[in-house]
Amino acid sequence: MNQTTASVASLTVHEHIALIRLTNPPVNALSAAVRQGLLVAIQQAHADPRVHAVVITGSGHNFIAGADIREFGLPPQEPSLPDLCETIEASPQLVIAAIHGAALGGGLEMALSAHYRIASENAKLGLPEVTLGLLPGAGGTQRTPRLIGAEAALDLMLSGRQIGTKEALRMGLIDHVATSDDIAVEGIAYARSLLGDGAAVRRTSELTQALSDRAAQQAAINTARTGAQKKRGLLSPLKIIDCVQAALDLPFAQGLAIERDLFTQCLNSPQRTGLVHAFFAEREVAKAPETQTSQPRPFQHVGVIGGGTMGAGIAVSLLDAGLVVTMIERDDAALDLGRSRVVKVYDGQIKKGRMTEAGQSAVLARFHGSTTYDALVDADIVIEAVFEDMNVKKAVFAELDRVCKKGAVLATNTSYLNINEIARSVSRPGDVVGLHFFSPANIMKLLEIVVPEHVSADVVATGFALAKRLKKVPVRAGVCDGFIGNRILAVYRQAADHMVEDGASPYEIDQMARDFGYPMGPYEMSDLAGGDIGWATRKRRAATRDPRARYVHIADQLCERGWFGQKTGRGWYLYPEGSRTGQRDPEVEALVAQERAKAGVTPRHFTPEQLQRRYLAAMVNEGAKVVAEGIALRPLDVDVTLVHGYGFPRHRGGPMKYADMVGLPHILADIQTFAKEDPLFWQPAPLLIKLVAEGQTFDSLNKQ
Ligand code: 3H9
Repeated sequence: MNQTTASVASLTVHEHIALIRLTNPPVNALSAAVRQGLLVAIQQAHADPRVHAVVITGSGHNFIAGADIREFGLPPQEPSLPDLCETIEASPQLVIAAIHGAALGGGLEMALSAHYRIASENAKLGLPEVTLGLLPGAGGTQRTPRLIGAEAALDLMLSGRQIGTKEALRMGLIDHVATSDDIAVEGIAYARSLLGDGAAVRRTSELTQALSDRAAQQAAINTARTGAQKKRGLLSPLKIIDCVQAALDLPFAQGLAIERDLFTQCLNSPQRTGLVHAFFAEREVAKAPETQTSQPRPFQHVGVIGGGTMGAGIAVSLLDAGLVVTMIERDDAALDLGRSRVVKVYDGQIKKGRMTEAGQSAVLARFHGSTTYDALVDADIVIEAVFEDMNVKKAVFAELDRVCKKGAVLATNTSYLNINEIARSVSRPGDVVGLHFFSPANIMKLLEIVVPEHVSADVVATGFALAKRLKKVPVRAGVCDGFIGNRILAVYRQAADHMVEDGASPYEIDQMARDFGYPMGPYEMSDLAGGDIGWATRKRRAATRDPRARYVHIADQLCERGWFGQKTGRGWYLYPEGSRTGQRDPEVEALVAQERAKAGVTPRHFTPEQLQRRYLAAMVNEGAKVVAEGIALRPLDVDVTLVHGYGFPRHRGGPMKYADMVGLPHILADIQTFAKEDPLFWQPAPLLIKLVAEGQTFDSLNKQ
């Protein structure tokens, strides 16, 4: 065996077969150094007369996770990935990609430019560029349809989903499945068998079969276009479809040129900036200080107090993660109801064909219910999800203090209440933490991990470990009224209410939010969640509200009429006969007009842009206060919270990233203008003033 080793791309020759192994931990991203190393290795293999076939593989846990996302926006360096893929495909020697772990984005594109592909059973293949605001830009939009047809290619590129080996084989994305875990050995053996069979070089760019039924391909493209147009202004899905159209209509080289042009457009778009920010921010939030200094406590059995919507959702989330769950309710009737809420979720999955009845039974075998706290004596973590009332919570915690074993983590799912006070009420405040789930808890990704003053670091680390197990996005939050998310929501919702009283209709505000990229506006959201929830909070806060602060009574007026939203058939909107889509309600409009008159307001017109600027400025300003007070560790923690818990459009990165992109001086200037009308509400955050004075961005604080 001959060996020449470069640090990122090693080349070894095994009797006529060259093995190139890429090493760029943690995921073998195709950085400039890797591309250069790979090019050199390929050229060496080409120049070596003994070599008849080349196997490319990755070291560590993955083949290649794609282009190096950290290089986007930096000056390009040679060789480019598309050129490298062309070199691989043009090779006169057989090239085989031997895939294990992730082959994503540019990694899969490189594999598609090889002539044959073998994958181990654990492989994950996909073209997730769309999740970063991009399109596969190394020939992927041209080679994938030529290999597997337009419909399957569009599905992969528009969903960004990862597929397993079996599905990849069925689709024709790979040719062979490895039977052992040693992918290099498997790749070499496969290359040898191909050579033995006299297999020819097979260039994906030259394949025609998969696109031969033009009408079917065109139909798939048309369907995809109709779907993508509904996607709230996202750029890259439409560009992906344009590329596939080019793959169908044009020779490969022309298609590649179009792909290059459209890739560059996506790369330079603010959507790409926002989505790449979100990608790194989502990973950064999981590295809270306590996770670096402490080991999580082990957990397998989790107690859930309360079987309401929230408790049941939390139970499902825990069950889905393979944990043992004990739900506590006050009596048998309430427990039956809690259990039926859990069962209903799985019944729904059976109906959709996502679960079998046997599967459901297996999951429910891990679910227990009890009307006595003593059933929690073995629980490793207990999550309380009872009524939002300090005395009720304290009573629950007194019981937990009594029965739970030493070292059990005692968590509260409170959305607003002072967790320091709850912790002080038990004999073991170091074990008390906030785990704030979002409804529906088995679906929503955000988990605020609220850190009270006396909590042990390993309890916080356990919260993060639990989030990981539940596949949630954890954000560390300090204790204050509403923590990160609800505190900011309260402020931008007030800004919206002010605008309604000043002349905007709630329907215009919802429309503005949807146009910005939210799935729904604040009033639709309130109708979905139930207006009574916010009402209870406002009543609780009434005693401590600054008497000088502007207060809009419209929402309270709706609640006093029992108009809580979808569950009561009307709220801000009308929901005739259980409909989930609201209609504007002339009675609400009349009530709004009445309240304006009572407040002595002469209604004025707001353009959608004016509505948006006030809405976002309120959000950003409060976000800056939350960061300055240490409630959020960094601006990126605010971004992740609002994206994953409040529907802020991910392609805008989050409110703080959005503010950076708009320019902080503009945001501050807006706030100062609005402050002329209401200086109490629009007090600019000192942090915002400071950053503007220093010519800095919020992002500068993410990097400290
Ligand atoms: C592309 O390919 C464009 C081309 O079409 C065209 C070019 C012309 N680059 O997620 P993890 C880091 S676009 C740089 O925690 P896991 C990540 O930040 C790319 N860094 O691990 C983290 O760093 P840190 C298309 C990357 O095991 C560490 O690796 N590809 C990249 O849970 C571990 O990541 C994608 O979109 C990257 N490409 O999941 C795939 N990928 O430790 C993106 C990861 O400092 N990646 N990092 O926090 C993933 O989906 C997951 O990382 C993966 C592993 C499934 C691979």
